[in-house]
Amino acid sequence: MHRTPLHWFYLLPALVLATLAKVPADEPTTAFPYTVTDETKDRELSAAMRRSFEHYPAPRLEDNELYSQFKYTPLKGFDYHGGDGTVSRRDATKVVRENGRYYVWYTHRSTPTPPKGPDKCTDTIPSTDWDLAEIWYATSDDGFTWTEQGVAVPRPTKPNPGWRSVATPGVLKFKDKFYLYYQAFSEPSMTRGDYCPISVSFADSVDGPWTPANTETVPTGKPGEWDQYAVQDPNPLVHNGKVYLYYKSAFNRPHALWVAQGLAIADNPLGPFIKHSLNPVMNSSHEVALFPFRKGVACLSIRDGQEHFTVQYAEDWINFEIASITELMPVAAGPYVPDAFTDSGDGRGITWGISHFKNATRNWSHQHSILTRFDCDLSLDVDDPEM
Ligand code: AAL
Repeated sequence: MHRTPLHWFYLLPALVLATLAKVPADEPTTAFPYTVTDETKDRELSAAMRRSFEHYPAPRLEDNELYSQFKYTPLKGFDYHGGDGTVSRRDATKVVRENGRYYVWYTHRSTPTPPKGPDKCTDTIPSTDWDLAEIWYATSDDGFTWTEQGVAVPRPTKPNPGWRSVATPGVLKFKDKFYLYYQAFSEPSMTRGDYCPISVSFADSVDGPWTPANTETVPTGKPGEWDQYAVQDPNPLVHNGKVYLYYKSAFNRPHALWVAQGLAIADNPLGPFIKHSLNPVMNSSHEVALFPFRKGVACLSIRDGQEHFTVQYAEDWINFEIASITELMPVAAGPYVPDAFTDSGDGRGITWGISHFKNATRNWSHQHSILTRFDCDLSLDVDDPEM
C-alpha cells in the first residue's frame, strides 16, 4: 500500500503507542483476542475490563451464546372480541410438542365486562386481567396459527384453592404424565395484593382430562419468610430425576414490593415440594422463562428488579449469574424447550416461544392481554437463525 505523508502523520504516533504498550506494530489493534505475551499477561485491568473477562461467559457480546435480541410476530387463530377487554389471554406455559403438534396453555378470561379494579369487582366482574380466569389451551402445527381447544382447568368449586381464579400456568411432563401448576386464588386478585398458593392438576394425556389435586401444592411461606404472602409464576423443569419448580414471590409485601425467584424441589410432581434453603435464588424479575442450557439452567430475567432485562445462568441450577444484558424481552415468556423435561444434562437452548402483551396497566376500561410469538437466538444447535 502506498503511504502518503498524511498516512504517516496518523500512523507514526500509533506505532509509538503500540510499541510502548508492547503490542506488535503489525497486529491490527482492533483484533481479538489480543495477543497475550509475558509482558501483557499480568497487566492491570480496569474494573470494567476485569468484569468482562471474569464475569461474563465471553468478553465480547458477539461471542456470548446467552445473548439475543427478540423478534415478535402476531399469532393467528385467537379472537379478542375486537379488543373490548372482555376476552384476555396471557401468561403462557412453555410450548410442548406432543403427537406431532405444539401445545400451549395459558390464562384465559372471558367475562361480561373488562376488569374494574379491586374496589369494584363482584362475583362476575373481574378485579384484574387474571381474575375470574381459567386455564385454556391451544394447538398448532407451525407455531404461528393456533386452534383454541377450550378449557383444560376450570375453576374448582368453593372452597377449593382456585375457586375465584386459576391463572398463570406452568406445564410439566414427568414419567409420561402431564401436570399443570397454576396460581390458585381464593379471593379477587389485588384486594390484598396477589396472595395465593400454587396448585396442580394432572393428566395421563396431553389432551387431558385434567384432575385437580385441590391442594396447596406449593404453599406460601410461614409468617416472616420471604414468600409468606404469595407464590406465583410456577416454572417446572426436570433435573437430576427431580422436579425443579422455580416460582416468584413478592417479598416485603404489603409495604414495598420486591419480586424475586425461589426454587422448590420435589421427587413427586404432586409434592411435597421442599423450598431451597438459599431462596430466593434470583434477586429480580417479575416473570422468568427457564430452560436447560449445557449442564445448567438459563433464565430470561424479564422485568422488575436490579437485574431485569438480563439472561442469567446457573450451572448448579441454584446460583445464578448474569450472562448477558439485553432489551425488549418477551413478557411472561413461554418458550418452546424441546429438552425441558428430558433431564439430558446437556441443554440445547431455545429459538422461539409465546409471550404476551397487555394493552394497559392503570386504565381498566379495555384492559386485556394478547398472546404473540417471539423468536430468539439462544440455541446451541442453530448457527445463524433467521432473525
Ligand atoms: C403476572 C404474573 C402473575 C401475577 C399476575 C398474574 O404477570 O406475575 O400472574 O399474579 O401478573
